[in-house]
Amino acid sequence: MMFNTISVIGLGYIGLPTAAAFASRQKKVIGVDINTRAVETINRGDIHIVEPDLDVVVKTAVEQGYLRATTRPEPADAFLIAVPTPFKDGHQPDLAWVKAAAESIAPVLKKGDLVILESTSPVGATEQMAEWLAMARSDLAFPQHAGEKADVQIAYCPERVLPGQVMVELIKNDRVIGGMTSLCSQRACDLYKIFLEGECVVTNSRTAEMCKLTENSFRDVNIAFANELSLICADQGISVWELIALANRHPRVNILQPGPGVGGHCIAVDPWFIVAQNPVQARLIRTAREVNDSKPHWVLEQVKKKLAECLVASDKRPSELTIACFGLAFKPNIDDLRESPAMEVAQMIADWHQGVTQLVEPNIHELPKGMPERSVLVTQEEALRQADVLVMLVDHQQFKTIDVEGLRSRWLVDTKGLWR
Ligand code: SAJ
Repeated sequence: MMFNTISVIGLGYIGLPTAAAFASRQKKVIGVDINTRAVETINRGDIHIVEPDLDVVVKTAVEQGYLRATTRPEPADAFLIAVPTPFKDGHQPDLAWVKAAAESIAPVLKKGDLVILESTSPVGATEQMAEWLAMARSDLAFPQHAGEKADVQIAYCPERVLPGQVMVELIKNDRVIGGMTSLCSQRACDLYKIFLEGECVVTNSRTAEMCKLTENSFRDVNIAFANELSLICADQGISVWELIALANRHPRVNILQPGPGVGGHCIAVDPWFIVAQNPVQARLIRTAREVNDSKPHWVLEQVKKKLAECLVASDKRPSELTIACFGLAFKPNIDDLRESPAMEVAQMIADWHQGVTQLVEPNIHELPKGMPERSVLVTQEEALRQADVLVMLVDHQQFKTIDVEGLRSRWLVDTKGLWR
């Protein structure tokens, strides 16, 4: 059966690019979001998130009439759910948004429809969603009861795109397709092939759910290894950057880079879903989270030590010294400050330091609300001229041009290895 109309529930960092990708292939797409401002923005042909090239695709899709946003689900042939799955107290996954999304589409579902869950989810979430749908629509047969004879097909197909490269990776990356039955998988493959250049790799829904969590946990564990090495190397008087570069010359070693911690909405969250479901077995995964979450505090201690050295050498009072933090975003070359370890370090420094804390973030124009009074947003040049202690937190492109020779007489804390 053809997909004439496709509905995407949740128009955030994943949902909107996905909706735009279908619309750019001349499919009629109905985007649904509870955020009325986002809906109005999209219907004007604008976007409410920052992602390279997304603006042009959305504008064209809206102007040509292929993409429309609304706050209430309407009938469609396929529904993709891309809503947030945060964790609640005790790092337990919170499926409230998925439940609300499933219940909102249930009234408009019809025989032959396909429902796909894309949100990062704990194992079993797709089966749980299918149950919520079945409870709301006893007149329709669902795969958990009717198998291949179901009226509605259901699959879990995780998104795997890298923020900053979404419009490319959405099309090029292979896609894991976890249907509740073979027919569900087949239908999901047919849907993604509308825009996908990568391969559709078929499995069941539980394996697909675990696959997404595994990918992000793998990265978290690898970064935790690098972050742990950075602590050991600091103690041993070894450059961790040189060490990792040397070790990575081995054909089977590929260590990632240490930093101020791990941020973003995925890698710092998803491993907890595994820990929540398998607390006894997931010892390494939990420890990796703890190692990465503790890194900002270790960086603060390094800054305190450098300030103490600077005080002894300069004969000034703490309130007369300026600390500059280079970078606030959660990773290089983006403007996203949410869940950012750099932001956490900067905030802790500004809360603790009696003098001025300068913040350099070339990708923003004003500081987020709630920053302590003694913190100011300054340019890279101002900070390089005025600050006594310089703290490198994010390896933005702009910072790579800073002349290291000119910093020889300053007090440096370099979490990214740019000032070696
Ligand atoms: N980081 C390091 N050292 C590194 C690499 C990253 O400290 O060597 C830090 C970054 O600075 C950042 C955090 O890790 O704070 C996460 O950044 P990232 O670039 O590793 O990942 P995200 O969160 O932008 O996107 C990840 C990707 N997952 C993997 O690469 C396995 C992406 O493909 C997923 O689609 C995305 O999570 C998601 O939505 O789950």
